[in-house]
Amino acid sequence: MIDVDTATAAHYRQLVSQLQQHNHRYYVLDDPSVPDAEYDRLMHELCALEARYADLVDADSPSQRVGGMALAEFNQVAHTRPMLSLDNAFDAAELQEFGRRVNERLARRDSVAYACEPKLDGVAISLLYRHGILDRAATRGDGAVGEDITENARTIRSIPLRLQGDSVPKLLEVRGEVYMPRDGFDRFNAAAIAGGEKTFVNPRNAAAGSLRQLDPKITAARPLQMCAYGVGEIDAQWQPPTHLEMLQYLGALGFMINPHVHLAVDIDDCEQYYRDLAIQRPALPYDIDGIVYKVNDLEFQRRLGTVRRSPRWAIARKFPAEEEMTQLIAVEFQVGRTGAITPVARLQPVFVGGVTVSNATLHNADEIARLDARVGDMVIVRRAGDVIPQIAKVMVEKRPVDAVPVKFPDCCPVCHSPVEQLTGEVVARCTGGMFCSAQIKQAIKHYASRRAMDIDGLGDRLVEQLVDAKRIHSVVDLYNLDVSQLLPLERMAAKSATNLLVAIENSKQTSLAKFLFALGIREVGEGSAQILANSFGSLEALIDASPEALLEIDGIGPIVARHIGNFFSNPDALAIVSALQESGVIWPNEAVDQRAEQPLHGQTWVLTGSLQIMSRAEAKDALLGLGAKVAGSVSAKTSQLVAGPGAGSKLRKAESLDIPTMDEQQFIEFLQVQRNF
Ligand code: 9MJ
Repeated sequence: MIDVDTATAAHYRQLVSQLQQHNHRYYVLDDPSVPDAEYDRLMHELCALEARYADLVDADSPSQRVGGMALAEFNQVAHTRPMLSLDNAFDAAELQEFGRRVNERLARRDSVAYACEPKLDGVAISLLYRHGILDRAATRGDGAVGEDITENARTIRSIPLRLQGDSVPKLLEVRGEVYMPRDGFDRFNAAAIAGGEKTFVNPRNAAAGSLRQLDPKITAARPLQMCAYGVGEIDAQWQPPTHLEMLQYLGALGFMINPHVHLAVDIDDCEQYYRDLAIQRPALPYDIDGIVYKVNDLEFQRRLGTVRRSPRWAIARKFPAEEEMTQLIAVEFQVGRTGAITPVARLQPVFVGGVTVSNATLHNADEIARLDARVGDMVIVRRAGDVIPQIAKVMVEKRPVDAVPVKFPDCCPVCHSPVEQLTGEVVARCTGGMFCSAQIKQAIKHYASRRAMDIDGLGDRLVEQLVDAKRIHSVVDLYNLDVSQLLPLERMAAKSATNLLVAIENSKQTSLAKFLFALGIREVGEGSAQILANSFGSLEALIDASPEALLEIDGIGPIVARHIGNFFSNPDALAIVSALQESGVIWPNEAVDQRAEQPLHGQTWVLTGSLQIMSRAEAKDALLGLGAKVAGSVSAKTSQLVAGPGAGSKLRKAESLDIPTMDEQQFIEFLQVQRNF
C-alpha cells in the first residue's frame, strides 16, 4: 500500500469539499456554479487519487454515491423518536376544526401561525448524522421500526453525506421525503418500455420501488431526490424557535428545502395557500397530494404533543384523489381529421381529481398492449390537473374470467376502409381520406372554425347533420348550400338558415394564412400557416415550392415540410383547393417575405410554467405567426418570458438578467392587441 503524505491528504480533502459544494449547487439548489466539464475533471482527479491511495477514501467522498455491494436483506432499525403519520383534513371545514382544536388546546384566542408545505408524494425517510457525517438512513416502516437503507440513501445526490458549515450538531436526525420528479419518472418509464421492462404506475411507486432495492447500484441509477421537512432527534448548541427557521437551518446544513414553503398568519390564510397551490400543482415538476400545515412555533408543538401516531400540531389537507379504480366497460375507436384512430375507454363513471370521469384515452394500439387492457377489467384511472384522464394500470389480479381482449380494428369503424400503420409511426390511420365521413366531418369542422374560415353558426352538430344527410361531402359543398337544403334539418329556422348562408358567403373573403390553416394540412398550425403565407406570398408559389425551399424557411422543420409536399402533390387535395377558389374563395396575395415587418421579427421568446387557458402548442404557434422565435431556455438573448404558475428556474434566471416577463393573462391581451392590427 502506498503511504499518503500530508500534502496529498490535504489536497484530497480539498477536492472532496469542492465536489461536495458543486454537488450541493447542482443537486440541491439547481444552480450549478461550474460547467459539467470542470466537475468531471475534479471527479476524475478524485477517483484517480482514491485508486492510488486506498486508505484515503472517506465515507463522505462523492465517489461513494455509485452504490456498493448488494445486501441479502435490509436490517431493522428502531426509531428513537417515532416517525409520525399525519391526520387528514378532506375539506375546508375539517381544516377550520383542526385550527379550532389547536387554539383550544393552547388556550389561545389570538391566531396561531402555521408553516405550509406542499405534501410531496414519495416515501418518508429518516437520516441520522453524527458529528456531521451521514451515519444511517431508514425508512419509516410502521413508525416505530423501519428498514436500514443507508447504502441506497448514499446514492441520492441531494442527501448530503456531510453537513455543511462550521458548527454542525453532534447528533441530528433529519426527516423528509424521497421522491421521483416527473421528468425523471417519464424518462425512466420510456426507457423501460423501450427495453421491454416493467414500468411504474406513478412517481410514488417508482420512488418506493427504487428505494427498496437490495442492490444500491440500481437505486443509484434512479432519478431520486430528497427534500427535508423536519427534525427528529437533535443534540446541538442552538436550536431554532420555529419550524420555518428550522427548515432554513436545514437548508444551511445542505438539505433541499421546498421553495413553496410559506408562513400563514392564521387558518384562513392556510385555506388561501391551499387554493393557490392547487392552481400551481399541475406545473410543479413533482407530484404532491396535498398541503401539510404545521404549527410554526416549536414550543407550541411540544405543548400540543401527539395523539396515537399523529402529531396534534400538524394536519394534511388532501387534494381530491387523482387516481381511482373503476371498470372498463368497452373500448371504442374514434377517427380524427387526419384519419388517426384513437381508442377510447368507456368506463363505469367514477369521481376522480374533482370530476366524474366516464371516458379515458387509450392513445394507440401499443398502449393497449402495454396495459394488457381487456373489457371487463378493473382499471386505475388517473386524472391529474386538467389533462385528459388516462388509464394508469390494469388490476390483472382482479380480472374477471370473461374479460375480453381488445382488438384493434383492421378497418375504419366509420367508412370500413383498411387501417394502415406506417413503419416508425405509432398511430394507425384510416385510409378512406375524403371518402370517410368521420374524416370529412372533422375536416369541415376545422375549416369552419373561428381561427380558420370563421363560419359563424356552423357548429359541430350542424356539420354532423349535413354530412349524415349527404347534403355535403367536402368543404367545397358548403358553397353550394341553399335554404331549401338547410330547412329540413333539426332546429333550423328560416332566419338561422339565411344567417348561415350569409356567414358562408362572408367567409370567402379571407387571407392566405387563414386559408392554408383551414385546409388542415398535417402539422400546419396557425403560426406555420402565417409563416408560409409571408414567405411565399401566393398559393401558386407555395404549391410550386421545392422541398429545399420549404426547409430554408425559419420555423418550418422537415416533418412539416414533408406534410406540405405530400398535401400539394395529392390530386384530390389540389382539386378541392381549385374548387374552393372557383367557388369564390379569395385572398389578397401577400408581399413576399414580410418577415421584417412582422411585429415580433428578430425577437426570441421563452414559455415556462403551466398555461391555463391556451396550450403550449397554441402559444408557440401564435408567437411564430407574429414572427418571433420560440426558445426552450432563457439567455441574455431572450426578448420576453411568458411565465405561468409553477415557473421556477427560468423565471428566476430571466429576472436576474432583467428580461421582461408577463403572465398568461397579459400574454393573451398582448396577442389580442397584435391580432387586431
Ligand atoms: C411531505 N410528505 O411532504 C410531512 N411531508 O411532517 C411534509 N410530510 C410530515 N411534512 C410530519 N412536508 C410528518 C410528516
